[in-house]
Amino acid sequence: MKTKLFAKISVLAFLSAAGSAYAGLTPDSYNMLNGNTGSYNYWDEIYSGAGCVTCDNAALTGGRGDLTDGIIATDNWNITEAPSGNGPYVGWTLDPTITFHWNSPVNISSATFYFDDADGYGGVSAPASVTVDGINFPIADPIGSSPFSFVANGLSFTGNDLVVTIQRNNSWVFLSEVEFNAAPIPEPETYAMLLAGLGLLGFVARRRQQNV
Ligand SMILES: [Ca+2]
Ligand SMILES: [Ca+2]
Ligand SMILES: [Ca+2]
Repeated sequence: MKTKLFAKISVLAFLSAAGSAYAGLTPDSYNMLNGNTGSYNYWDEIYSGAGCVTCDNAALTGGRGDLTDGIIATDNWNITEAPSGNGPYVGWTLDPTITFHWNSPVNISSATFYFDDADGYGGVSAPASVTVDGINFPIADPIGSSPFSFVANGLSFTGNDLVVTIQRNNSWVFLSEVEFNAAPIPEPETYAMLLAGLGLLGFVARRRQQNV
């Protein structure tokens, strides 16, 4: 009976240690210049931090908005932005630099960007490239004009602030969401729990051998 109890405890300790190693993919905040006005307003109008959310190219700091709200645009800019004038995209007539911030350090292996394509309609095209943590990723213009996702793979970023710059291919670039594959650096107590779990497994194994 005791052996079974120890086995259960050790498995629970092991699972809880492993479970805490992956969490928190969404940044705690991002800093950037607000989008621009064209036919409609391509601002980050729901941004929660400091800065003017209804001003072209205003410095936005310490908050989150359109880029991390989980809403991914499924139509071209002219369709999805038209009804309200304030839609899911942020659109720029400059090459935006966005600094994503996490309160605790993270390990990031990939980032996914959701862009509009539009094949040049209204001066909106897929961007030429995106630079993530100093690595430049060229982006091929997808066949057709539908919004698309681009995955920047092979990142080995560790830290709190990840810098992204998007290089335009046309007058405008439109972005509706950015996602990260990220794992926080395990904290000391995570290692302690892992070691405790392994120790209990070893203890149980020895007890079983003795019982046999
Ligand atoms: Ca979004
Ligand atoms: Ca918007
Ligand atoms: Ca295209």
